[in-house]
Amino acid sequence: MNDQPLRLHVPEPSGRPGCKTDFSYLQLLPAGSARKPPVDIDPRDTADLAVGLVRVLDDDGRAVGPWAEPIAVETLHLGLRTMVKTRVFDSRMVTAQRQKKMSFYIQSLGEEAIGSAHALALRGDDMCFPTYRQQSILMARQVPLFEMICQLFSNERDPLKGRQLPVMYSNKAAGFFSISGNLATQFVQGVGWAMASAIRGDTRIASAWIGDGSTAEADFHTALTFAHVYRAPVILNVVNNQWAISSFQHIAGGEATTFAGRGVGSGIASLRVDGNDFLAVHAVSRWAAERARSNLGPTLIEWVTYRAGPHSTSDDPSKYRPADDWANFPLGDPIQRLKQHLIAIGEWSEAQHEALVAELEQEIISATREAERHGTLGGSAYASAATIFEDVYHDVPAHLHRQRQQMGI
Ligand SMILES: Cc1ncc(C[n+]2csc(CCOP(=O)(O)OP(=O)(O)O)c2C)c(N)n1
Ligand SMILES: [Mg+2]
Repeated sequence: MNDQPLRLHVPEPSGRPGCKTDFSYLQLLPAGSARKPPVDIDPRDTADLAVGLVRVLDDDGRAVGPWAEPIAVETLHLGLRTMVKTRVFDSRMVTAQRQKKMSFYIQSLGEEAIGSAHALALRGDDMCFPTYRQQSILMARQVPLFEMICQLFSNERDPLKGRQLPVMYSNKAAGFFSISGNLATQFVQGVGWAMASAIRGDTRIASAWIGDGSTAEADFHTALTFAHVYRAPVILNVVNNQWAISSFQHIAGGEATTFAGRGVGSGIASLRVDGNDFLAVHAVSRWAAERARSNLGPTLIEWVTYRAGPHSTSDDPSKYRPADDWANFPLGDPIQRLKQHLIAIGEWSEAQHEALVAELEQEIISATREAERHGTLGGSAYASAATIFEDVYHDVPAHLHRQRQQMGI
């Protein structure tokens, strides 16, 4: 026998700086080609949808196929506004970070449709367990920009009193669970919350979020098992933006199967969806929410998108991928695609779009100015040190009282 030396396979990205990405690995399918099953489908029968791709908007901006459902024009306008607001906010906050007004920032450039359309498809009191790239949920839920910017500036009006990194928002009123830097925890927490909601006989469902890279964490698989076994009322969102900092999605296991494929293997109805298609995100989110609300169990959705910007303000992606990669990403820009659709159906114009961007720029500039009045990073206006003793215990224990007295505050 001719024994060959054994070797491992180490996946490589299909593009590198100076070498254009070959995006054929995405195995895209035409808009309108994916079927729309009834919400009570047996999870095993979603295997084709987990490797396929639900798309509604075609290249000409028309809504086609079974997932193209009637949607109010007001929802489309609100969706566009939410996406543009998120993008303008991100861009302004990156500049503010460069001006040293905050230590760190994470933008969601190119991924704005996912959180925007998803949040608009849920009820306002459904509970979200987001990562650091779903600020569009806060925008959709109309959280005041002033509050968000004070958190970023860690100033005296920071609602989190300087205890969280910038961007790691927490907003109970908006159903937005505290963002944790410990990735994948959102999945177990979201499933646990959904189980508690069912145990209490509540009607609110949960929506949990994870990135492609973070699915390699054990928490992802634990969450899938609990969600499946107890048919928890939860939507399990995997944002596949192709990258986990400098690691290509194949390294997390996206090469020979899809991330949605993991769900089918766990007994969960699963779909792979064009995440840059506002209409597809909205329709699939509604479908998954109806399943959860009807006690039909969890749905796992892989949103295919592209992280158009750096991972964070501490990253330079031109070191590991072509600098113009996003321009060649075949699913395009979610804002341009919804805008093109609205223009095609006679409900929008270039002039209206320009006016919208200008209006939102002004809103964000005013909120930034107002927040700056209460301090920015490095200034002297921040939460008092005494606040470290607050918000944990209802009745402060004696030893903390003593420590506080020792500090003289
Ligand atoms: C448990 C854990 N491991 C590692 C990190 C460091 N880390 C921060 S972001 C990141 C990449 C995550 O990529 P992905 O899950 O694809 O999400 P994306 O940033 O693309 O939205 C890593 C490895 C972390 N924060 N937590
Ligand atoms: Mg990623």
